[in-house]
Amino acid sequence: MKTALEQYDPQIYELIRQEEARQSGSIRLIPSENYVSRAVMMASSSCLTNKYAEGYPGKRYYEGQQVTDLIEKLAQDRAKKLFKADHANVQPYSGSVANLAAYAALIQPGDTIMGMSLSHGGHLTHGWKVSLTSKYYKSVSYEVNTETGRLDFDAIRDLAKKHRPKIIISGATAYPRTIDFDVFGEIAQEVGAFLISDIAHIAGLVVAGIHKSPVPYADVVSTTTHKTLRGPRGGMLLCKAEHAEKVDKAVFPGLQGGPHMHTLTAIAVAMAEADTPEFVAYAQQVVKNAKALADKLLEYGFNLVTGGTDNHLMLIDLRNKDIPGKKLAKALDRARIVTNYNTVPGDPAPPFNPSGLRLGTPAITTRGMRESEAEQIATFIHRVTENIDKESIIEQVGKEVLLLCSQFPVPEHFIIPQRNGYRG
Ligand code: DSN
Repeated sequence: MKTALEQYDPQIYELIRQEEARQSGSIRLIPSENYVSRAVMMASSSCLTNKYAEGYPGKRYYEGQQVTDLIEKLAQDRAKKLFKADHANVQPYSGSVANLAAYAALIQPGDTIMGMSLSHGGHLTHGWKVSLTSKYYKSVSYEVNTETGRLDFDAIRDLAKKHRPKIIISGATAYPRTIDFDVFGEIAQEVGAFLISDIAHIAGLVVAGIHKSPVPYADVVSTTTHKTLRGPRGGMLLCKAEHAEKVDKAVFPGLQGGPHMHTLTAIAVAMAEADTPEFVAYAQQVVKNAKALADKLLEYGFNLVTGGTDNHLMLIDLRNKDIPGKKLAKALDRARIVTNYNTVPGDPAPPFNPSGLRLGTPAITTRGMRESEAEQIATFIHRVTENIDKESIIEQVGKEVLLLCSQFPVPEHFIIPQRNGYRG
C-alpha cells in the first residue's frame, strides 16, 4: 500500500509518514486513543471499502453480498459473545450516531432524556445544549457532586423523579471512577425510563471483566470500538432481544445508509483480539498504569478529581497550580506528551480554556509500558508544570520522552505473533 501511495501521492504519503513518526515519538495520554494492531489496520484498509451493503445479512438492497454477509454475521456473533448480549448491531459509523440511534429506537422526538452534563464528564450526545440530541429531545442533565467529584445517586434519583425522563443515560467520557450501572437500572425502573449505557471509554475494561458490565441492566448499550477496546474507529449497539428490531431499524434505514464494511471487518478482528487472555492482561495493566500515574501525580501535589482513579483515566484539577489546562496541554505537547484540556466539575473557566487536564493509559499500555514508566511519565509532567515558561527544560523533557518511546516501539510498526505487541 505504501509503495502505491508513495508513487501516486507522495504528498499524502509523506504526511502519513510524519503522523506515524509523531505517534511513535510521543507519549499519547488522550484516554480515548490507542494503537490498533497490524491485523486491525489491514482489515480496515482492505477491499471491503469497495462494497455497498445497505441492509443486514440475508436482507440487503444490493447484490454481491456472498462475503459481506459472512463478515457481518461474524462481527455480530463475536460482539454478542464478548459482551454477553442478546443482540449486536455493528454498523454505527461512530459513538454519536450509535447514541442517537439508541434514542430513536426507544422514544419519540420531544420526549425527555436525562444524561450526564458535558462539563461534569458526560458526552455531547447525552443531551448537551449544543448537540442535536437536546433539540430533538427535551434534555435534563445530572451532575457529579462537586465536593467529591463522584456520581450522587440520591440527587440523580430526585432529578429523575422530578422530570420523569423516558431515557436515562449512564456513562461518561471523563469520569475516573467505576459506574454503578445496577443503581442506574434501579432508578430507571423506579421512574419507568429506559436505561441506555454508553461504555465507549470503558468497553475494553468491561469485556476484560475489570469494570462491571451494564448489559444485564441496560435496555441498550452503546459503545465506540476504538478506545480501550482497541479496534478501528466505529460504533456498536448491544441490546436485549426485545429491542433488536427497533435498534436495527433506527440504525438503518433510520440514520444511516450503507455500512462501512471495511470498518465492520476490522471490528470483527478487534473482537477476536479482545477475546483472548492477552487482551485481559492488557486491560488489567491499563488500570494498574493509571493508578501508578495517578499516585505519583498526587505525590507531586497535583489535585485529581475524586482523588484518584479506578479505570483508565484521570482528571487533573490545575487550579492549585494556577496554570490553565490549555497552557499546560500545549507545553506538554512540545515535550512530546499528548493530552487534552478538559473541564473539571464546577469549573469556573470556559470549556475552551478550562481548569483541567484529562489523561489516560490505554495507548502507553499497548506499547508495553508498565507502572515504572507511568511513574516516569508523572515526573515528566511535574517537570513541565514546574517549568512551564522555561523552554529549554521543556525541550530537555522532550528528548527524554523520545528516549523512553524508543524503548517501547509502536506495535503497528511490526508484525507480532501474539497480537498487539502487549508484552505481558
Ligand atoms: N471525543 C471522545 C473522547 O475523547 O472522549 C468521546 O467521544
